[in-house]
Amino acid sequence: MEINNAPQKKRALSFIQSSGMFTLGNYLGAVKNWNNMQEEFECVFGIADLHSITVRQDPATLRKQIYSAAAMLLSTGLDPEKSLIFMQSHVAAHSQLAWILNCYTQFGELSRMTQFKDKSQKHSDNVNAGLFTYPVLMAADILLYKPDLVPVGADQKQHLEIARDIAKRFNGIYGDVFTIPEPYIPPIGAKVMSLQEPEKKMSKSDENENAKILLTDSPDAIMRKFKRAVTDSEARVCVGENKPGINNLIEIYSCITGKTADEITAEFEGKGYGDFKLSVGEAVVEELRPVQEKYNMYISDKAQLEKIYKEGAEKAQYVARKTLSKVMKKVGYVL
Ligand code: ATP
Ligand code: LTN
Repeated sequence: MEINNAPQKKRALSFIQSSGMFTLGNYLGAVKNWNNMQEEFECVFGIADLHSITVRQDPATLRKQIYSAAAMLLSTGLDPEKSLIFMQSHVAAHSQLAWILNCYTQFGELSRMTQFKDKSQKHSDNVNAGLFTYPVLMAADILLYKPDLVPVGADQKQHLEIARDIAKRFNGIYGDVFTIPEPYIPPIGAKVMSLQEPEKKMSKSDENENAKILLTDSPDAIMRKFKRAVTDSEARVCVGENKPGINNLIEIYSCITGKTADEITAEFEGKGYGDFKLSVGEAVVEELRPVQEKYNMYISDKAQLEKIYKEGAEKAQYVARKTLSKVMKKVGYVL
């Protein structure tokens, strides 16, 4: 595949779930880096809408979230001229390859996945087979496009590892079909924690609205949430062992301004947490302002959005079908 006729570049691939409006964590930890990667790599970015129904979704809400995920990816800078951008459910090969790979994945190895254990506890009334085989679909997402690199956060490392294991197992039986992808840690990035329980990561599915900054939050809402952010009683802006709330705010501020933790401590010497929270809030508001302007434009022009994701799907189908056909031939299907 030559997505943009640049076969000399390494290929990178990542997906994001459409399980809710993106948070500041998704932005600083993932999507902002994807934007920066577009020059250096040939990139494939997907909206993992098939994965989203492993937990129950309301159809109207899900539809809205998928649109909004597409609009947000474009607003944060992903460029359909440079990268392949599409929705997973538009490319049937993902489900088809996932079925085949299911038959090359062991029950035991899926049972060890910590996300499965966590989510089946959290949704104990709906421990469905999709939740169990989720990593196999993710392996299909990856292996269809033969990426060299997959940027994922720490929580997805185990899933990437199983994708590599499945690929190696398949290649071991049938020869070199799949590229074995490497994890990619972007040079700049942040792990953003919950503003209310800073030991936990900020998560878009968190039910506590004050715990997360949504990329569509108004400036007032952003400032209010930062003012309410949980901190400690020490009142000195510096990184410390028992200061998860302040560490988190320093990380956010550092990621946006490019300042180091020491520079931030110097900047706020003699000032209280209140001043620091205001500055972090203002930096986030300014960072998100252009993103929100573009988002409002895309989300109110569904025709343009549809044109972009349909073109993306066509290109993705072409690439994915080629890999799927090769797999099917190897397994012994009649094409
Ligand atoms: P959910 O609440 O549905 O589990 P999530 O907000 O945890 O979603 P994902 O869709 O699982 O996010 O992740 C998308 C990308 O964003 C991944 O690359 C993940 O590592 C990254 N990411 C998610 N949350 C954070 C965070 N708090 N800090 C940094 N990166 C994050
Ligand atoms: N499981 C991932 C989303 C995801 C993904 C992928 C990431 C689905 N398919 C392929 C990288 C490559 C998550 O929840 N963040």
